[in-house]
Amino acid sequence: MASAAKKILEEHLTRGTLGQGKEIAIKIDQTLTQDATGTMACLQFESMNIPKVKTELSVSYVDHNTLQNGFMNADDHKYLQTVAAKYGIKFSRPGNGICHQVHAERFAFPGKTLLGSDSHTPTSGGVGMIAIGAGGLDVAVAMAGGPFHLKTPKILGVKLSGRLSPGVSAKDVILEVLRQIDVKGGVGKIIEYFGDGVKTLSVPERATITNMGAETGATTSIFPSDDVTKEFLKKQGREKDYVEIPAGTDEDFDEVVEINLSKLEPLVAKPHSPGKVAKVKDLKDLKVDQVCIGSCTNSSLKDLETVAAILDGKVVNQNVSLTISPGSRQVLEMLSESGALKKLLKAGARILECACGPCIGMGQSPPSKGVSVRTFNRNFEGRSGTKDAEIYLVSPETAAATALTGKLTDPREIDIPEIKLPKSFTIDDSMIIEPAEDGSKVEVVKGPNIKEVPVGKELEDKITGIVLLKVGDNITTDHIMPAGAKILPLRSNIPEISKHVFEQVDENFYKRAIENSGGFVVGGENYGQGSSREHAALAPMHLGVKAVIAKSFARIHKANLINFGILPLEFSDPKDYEKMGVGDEIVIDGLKTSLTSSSNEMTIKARGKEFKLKHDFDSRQKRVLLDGGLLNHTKKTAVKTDGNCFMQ
Ligand code: MIC
Ligand code: SF4
Repeated sequence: MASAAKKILEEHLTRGTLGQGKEIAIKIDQTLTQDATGTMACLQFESMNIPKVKTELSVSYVDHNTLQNGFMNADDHKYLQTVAAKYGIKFSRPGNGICHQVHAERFAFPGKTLLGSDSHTPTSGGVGMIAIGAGGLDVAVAMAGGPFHLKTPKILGVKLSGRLSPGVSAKDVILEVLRQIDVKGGVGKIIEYFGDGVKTLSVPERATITNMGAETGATTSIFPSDDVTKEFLKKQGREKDYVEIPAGTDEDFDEVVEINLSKLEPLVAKPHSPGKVAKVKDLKDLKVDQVCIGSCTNSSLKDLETVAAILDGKVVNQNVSLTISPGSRQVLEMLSESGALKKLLKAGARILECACGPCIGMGQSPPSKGVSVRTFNRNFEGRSGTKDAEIYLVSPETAAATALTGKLTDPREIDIPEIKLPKSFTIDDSMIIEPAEDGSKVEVVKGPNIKEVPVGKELEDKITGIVLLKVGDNITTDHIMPAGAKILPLRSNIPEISKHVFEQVDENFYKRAIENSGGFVVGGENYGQGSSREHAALAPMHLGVKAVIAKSFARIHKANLINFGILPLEFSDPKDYEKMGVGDEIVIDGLKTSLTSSSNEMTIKARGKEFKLKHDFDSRQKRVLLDGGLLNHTKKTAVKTDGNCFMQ
């Protein structure tokens, strides 16, 4: 027997053989894009001149940039809708919900592969599929029929036993995983859940766990597909999509960690990292200004029905602003049918659109130095839109209890009523627009906010420049390319968005990069953790950043840097990190020879001294870098016979 993950990977291999660390390519059955990354991905797809997507299913969601303060987001939505109609992509309209929630409800398919231009794509792993987050360009290539390349990950088995106690929920399970392995512990691994405890968790609970597995840096997370999955698909009117994918057993995994669900307690991730996990009861007097419930992690029907039951007949503490963003229109509709919506309204909750909303700083920024308790998955500094706010991540039960008391509260201190979920879900796909029968007749509409896709230049043999910035460990893509209501609307305008690169870390970065015609960035461990936003590579490329030299990199960001022709290089001796500083002149010579050789080391000069750097580029990545990025490389290598044959 094999683990569920290995079985699916094996069935989708188009190149290579599974072997830890070996480069493989897999066929992608489904793709998803969202509006903040999708506009660029679709522009890139268009530039490949392929008449129609080659996947079994591609869906374009609008859920991030829903605050239409000016024409920009609306322009992007219109563009996305017309591109979807033209190229065979289903279009989930704004208001229909958060991509991951809707995808899990309506499209996730056990045993298939999904590539999404959003780091929380693994949410659909809760339905037993391999669902991976990637940069938009990788997703565009998959839409065009190209495979997805990755190094064979290790499989980390998480063995669940027991059953959750009242007041403890799926969010506490993933917070426990984060407590054990932290924000780097999943890098190069797929996390697969197995053991007796699995069957006690519903699909939305599993999806909460696979969703936030992204915060460990894992390639993806997956649950087996079993009777619970079948029941979920049946409720979604999709029983025919059910395929059994059995769980692996102890010996199928490279490593195993164990969690006894019965022993878990409510947990919280403290500012400013999802890995800083503590017990809720140990922080119980923390005064709270805001509680936000929702996001792709915790906005299922069960989550919000539970919140409504806790709030029923009570009113939110007068010092707390409570927001609720349902994950999908299906969830909102069912909350309204069951009467839960009324309970939430009567309790004083501020009901927001079915979208990402506050999770990505699209409104509802907390007050200065405010404490905000959220059911989300990320609490990076500044991500909420308020630089000095403190964000704590908790379960819906803890969030609801906290909203009532005004202090971080262990939900076991209050009465948690039992909730009953309906036997079937309300199904209404009328906000998902089917593509046109004949795409050639559809005109793609591009408003003035949509600018050309920047393309990299072929790699030069010698690159020189100064260190523009030196940062520490765990720098997130939110540090590199901030999001939020002001900057997100610029996602399809690279020259404009580039002005904001690293602005939270050093407000002079842009000026320095322009004055020096680019240069280098020096980073610590896990550089680029967090999102899949390729803008964190695209915008630095636009500013002339040539290489990032770090102790280690997060998976998606490293792939994005390569895709845009920026060299991600690692210190051979991590102590050398201390010896490089801002302003140091760097010279990397003989790059072409180095990247065409089999060596994975190179010597560079900084401040006139020699330093050894290493990398683990395989031959494909070396060619991508030499060609100046994946777009150039794809155009060069796509065999134009039927427009979809990519070099493997
Ligand atoms: C996030 O949660 O950080 C985002 C916003 O969903 C990103 C995608 C983006 O930056 O557009 C992600 O997780 O990949
Ligand atoms: Fe949206 Fe937040 Fe989920 Fe990202 S993490 S997809 S911003 S809800």
